[in-house]
Amino acid sequence: MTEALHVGRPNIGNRKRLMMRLNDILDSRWLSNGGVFVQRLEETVAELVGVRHCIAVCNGTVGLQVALKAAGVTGQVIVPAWTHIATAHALTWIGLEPVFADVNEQHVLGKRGIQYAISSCTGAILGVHLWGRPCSIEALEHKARCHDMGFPLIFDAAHAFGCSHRGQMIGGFGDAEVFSFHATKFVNGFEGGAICTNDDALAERARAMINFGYRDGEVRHVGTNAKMSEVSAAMVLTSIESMGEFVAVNHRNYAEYRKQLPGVTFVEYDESEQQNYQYVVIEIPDRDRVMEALHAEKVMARRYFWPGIHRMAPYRWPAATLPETERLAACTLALPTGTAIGVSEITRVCDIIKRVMEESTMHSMPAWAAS
Ligand code: T4K
Repeated sequence: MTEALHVGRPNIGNRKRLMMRLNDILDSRWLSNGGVFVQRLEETVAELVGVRHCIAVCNGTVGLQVALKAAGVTGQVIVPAWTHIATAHALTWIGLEPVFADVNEQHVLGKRGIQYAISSCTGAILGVHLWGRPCSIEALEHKARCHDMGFPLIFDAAHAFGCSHRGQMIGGFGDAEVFSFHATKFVNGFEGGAICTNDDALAERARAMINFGYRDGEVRHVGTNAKMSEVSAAMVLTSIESMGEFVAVNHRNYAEYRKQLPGVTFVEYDESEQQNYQYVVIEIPDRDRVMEALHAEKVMARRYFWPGIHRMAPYRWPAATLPETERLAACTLALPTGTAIGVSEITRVCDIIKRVMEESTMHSMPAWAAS
């Protein structure tokens, strides 16, 4: 029987080492609340990313909320409409108002998108490094610094762990950046996330906020429970140890897809930077027909992030103002990759895509030419 192929199949690191760590956790009877594995993970991530502070959290969504609160963000926040719904929900859930900006052809927030969205009511920008590719960081920094009194700049770096921009690791830009270590992410902790920052005061507030507002044994802030468990930290640490292998497989898969689908437009990665290649994303005409054909043969490709947040029930927004988001929502398709996918599976996926593309070409030809 043909096995189903999924986008987001988790990478599993060294199972033996993970099991040893789980045993250590059980033996120690210290399961959460800043145990040794969470501490070790925070040190490891801070060093890897090159930041002063890493605060491990229970997931990326809550991590964004804590980072925004710790940065003192209020009012309206500019955010791309082309991202996972978590980015917008993180804002709304804590009483902030998302203002949707269009993305550029690179699927990320750039100067133009900001220019249209910015106003005297802007309280912050929440950029998203979609697919692991950085937004126009310098343009966003410039806007955040130069606008009236300036406002916070936070990055949703859920996709960008292990990626760099101009030689500097993602995680150290803006006021804070937030990673996701969800099961579907390149490095995972079942669930999990991390807030990274070089701002000592923001870090101190965030650290208190994730633990009910406690600081030095006293409640100093309104807080929540956003702590990462020891089990998640053990899994992230184990994943990090296999990062090199995961990147190599992702890169091989990405190159193989490109080789087998030469006429197709891929979301590209800058080879001169560090990349995790965790998403293989194409822009393809007749996307829904391609996806249906793939699903019919158990290849569960995903049309992330259709139809764009501006078209989702809680966030209706005039589509006319976001033409690039509209274009991408109509043609983007994420294909299965990661360590669960090998070259033979990629050939299976590509053969289906090529077949549908050929059929589409035949349909668009005059009858005399097709026969
Ligand atoms: N910002 C951005 C830009 C994000 O993309 C995300 C999350 C966030 C913020 C929030 O971070 P977290 O709070 O999640 O840490 C999945 C993930 O649940 C979500 O984390 C991720 N982005 C998003 C891109 O993908 P769905 O709605 O696609 O989940 P689901 O259940 O349909 O699973 C996705 C695929 O993964 C399926 O093909 C099945 C496969 N899968 C999934 C799990 C959990 C497995 O094979 N095994 C598994 O254990 O959102």
